[in-house]
Parts: sequence; structure tokens; C-alpha cells
Amino acid sequence: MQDELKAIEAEAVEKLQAADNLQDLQAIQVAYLGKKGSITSVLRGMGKLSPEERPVIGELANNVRQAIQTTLQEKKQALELAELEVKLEKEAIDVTLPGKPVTVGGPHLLTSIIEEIEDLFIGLGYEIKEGPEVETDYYNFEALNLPKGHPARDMQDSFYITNDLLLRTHTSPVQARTMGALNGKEPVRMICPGKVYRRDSDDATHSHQFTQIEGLYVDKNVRMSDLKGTLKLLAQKMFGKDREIRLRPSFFPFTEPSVEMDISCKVCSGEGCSVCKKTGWIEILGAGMVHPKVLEMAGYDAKEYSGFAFGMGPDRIAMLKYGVDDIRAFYTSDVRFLKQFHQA
Ligand code: 2U9
Repeated sequence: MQDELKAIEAEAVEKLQAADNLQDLQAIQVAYLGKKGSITSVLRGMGKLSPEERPVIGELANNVRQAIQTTLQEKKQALELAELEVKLEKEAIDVTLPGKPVTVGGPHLLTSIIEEIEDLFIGLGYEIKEGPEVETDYYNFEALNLPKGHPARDMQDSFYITNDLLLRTHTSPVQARTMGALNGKEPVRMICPGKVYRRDSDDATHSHQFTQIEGLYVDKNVRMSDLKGTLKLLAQKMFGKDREIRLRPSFFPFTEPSVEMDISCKVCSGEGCSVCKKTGWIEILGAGMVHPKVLEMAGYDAKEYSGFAFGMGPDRIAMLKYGVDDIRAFYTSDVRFLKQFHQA
């Protein structure tokens, strides 16, 4: 029996040393140390031994088991280390290779312009309001003093969804809705940026879709001088502290009196150049005192309340500020164009 156990040890150690993977080690472990393994089957014959022999064989069996276990453990560690080394070799990263460029997006130029204007008006206590792009004839036209058949409707031909529903041609319905919800009692100080639509043939200066940002201030005792001060602040924030403004009489159905605002040309400082068409002035926006009829339709007493409103096109402002010569560039999503303005 002693010889048998020694032979088992020698055989197991030899096999363990020859094994070159963890699965083989596992199999050897089961074959020699397992419940049905070689050592166990030898020990089954212990019953036949004399009482003197039993402890000797028992001790030897334990030593053999121990020796196999130690060799197994050492071999297992060695194989695991070797496997890890192969893996590290295979998965090695060459940190000297050039990295893949990360493309970082940024806001659209029109979004940046709108946010710059929003910042100014938030600072003046205005709220930012948004409204539906699909509007009713009432809010898009009627409530703004453009009744059916009014000739000024021709200037704002729209895309109709039904006889009564259309894509809004300006953001003014948002103001009409906001005023209407206040029951003619509370002051309003709001700006509304957004997309608007007009049925137009697209070219370098016309787009069937463009952006607007309009403002409205209604309260008791709002005067034209308040409008002028506000617009001057806006012009200087957007185009520089050294800009002068001038107001020219104009016409809008929803304001009376109505004006258009020009800023002094930065390129020629008023001398006259191609940007300002030799006038020294560049038209930026339209504005005026809210028409009493518009106030009344929204539920305000026009004898008690007055207000000013203004409207501008971020597209036009962006074109002037950055020398963009084709409005369609804002809507055709060529990233080579758009990414030039990510720091704007
Ligand atoms: C209400 C009352 C009055 C909004 C106004 C303008 C003048 C204006 C255009 C300039 C260029 C829009 O982007 S553009 O095409 N807008 O000139 N808009 S006053 O007046 C309002 C609006 C709502 C209830």
C-alpha cells in the first residue's frame, strides 16, 4: 500500500508538472484527490490492515495528499500568471498612437443670437414666452388688427393647414395670447423668440422659414421714450457701445405710431459704404406703440394702459454681424458653415 501511495504521488506530480492549462489541472485534481480519486480508493483497503499499520498508512496518505495539493497550487499560480501575461501582451495599448478626434457640437448661430437677446431682456425684467407654430387665423391676424381682407395680409402669405389654421407668420400671436390670458388687469413684459413661416420663394435674402424675436411691454404710462431707451440698449448690446440709433416713421397694423430703427454703420462709421448702401445707416428692426385696438381686443382699457412692441429677425442680425450673405445657409445644415460660429 505504501508503494501504491508513493507511486500515486509520483504519477500525480509528474502529470501536474506536464499540465499546460487550468482545465487539465482541474481534471488531475479530481482524478487524484476527488471523492472517487486514486487516494480515496487506496484508503478503502485500509480495513484489511493491522492496527499498527493503519496510522502509518494514514499519515503517509495525508502526506501524499498534501504533496499533491502543494504541487497543484504552485502549478495553478504559475499557469494563471502565464495566462495573465499572454492577455496583457494581447491587449496592450500603444499609447503613442494618435487619438481619434472627438467632434464637439455647439449651438446654432441663430440660437446664440436669440440667447444673447434673451439675456439682455431677462436683465430688464422681461419673461420669455413661447407659443404654438400652428396658429389660428384669429391670433395670427385678427387679434393683431389684421381683419380678413386687410391689404397687409398680402405681405404675410402663409402655409394653410385648414381655412382657419396656418403656420404662424410672426411670433406676435404669442403676445396676443399672453395678454388675453391676463384679463386686461396686469402689466406685461415679455419677449417671444421662435420660428415663423411665410409663403415665399427662397433666395439669398428670403427663406420660407426664419426666426423672429418680438417684445412687448404693456403697463400704465408706457411711453415712446421708454421704447427708444430700450431699443438703444439692445442696439448697443448687439452691435457695440459706439453705435447710434435713429427711428424713422413706418407702418405696422398692430402699432401706432410705428417706427423702424437703424443703427449707424460700423464699417464706414457713417461715411457710406456697400454694407449700408451708402446711407451710413443699417435697418435693424421695427417697433411702435401698441395699437389701441390691439390692446382693447386683448381686454385692456386703452385709456388706462399703453404699451410698446418691437420685432426683429435674428437671421438678419446674424447676417449683418457675421457677414453671412445667404440666409439659406442657416437652414441647409452644412456643418462647415455652422461650426464656424460655435464660439460666437
Ligand atoms: C402685439 C402687439 C404688437 C410686434 C412688432 C414689428 C414691429 C416688426 C418685423 C421686423 C423684421 C418682424 O423679423 S421681422 O420680419 N417686426 O417690425 N413687430 S412691432 O408688435 C406687436 C406684436 C404683438 C400684441
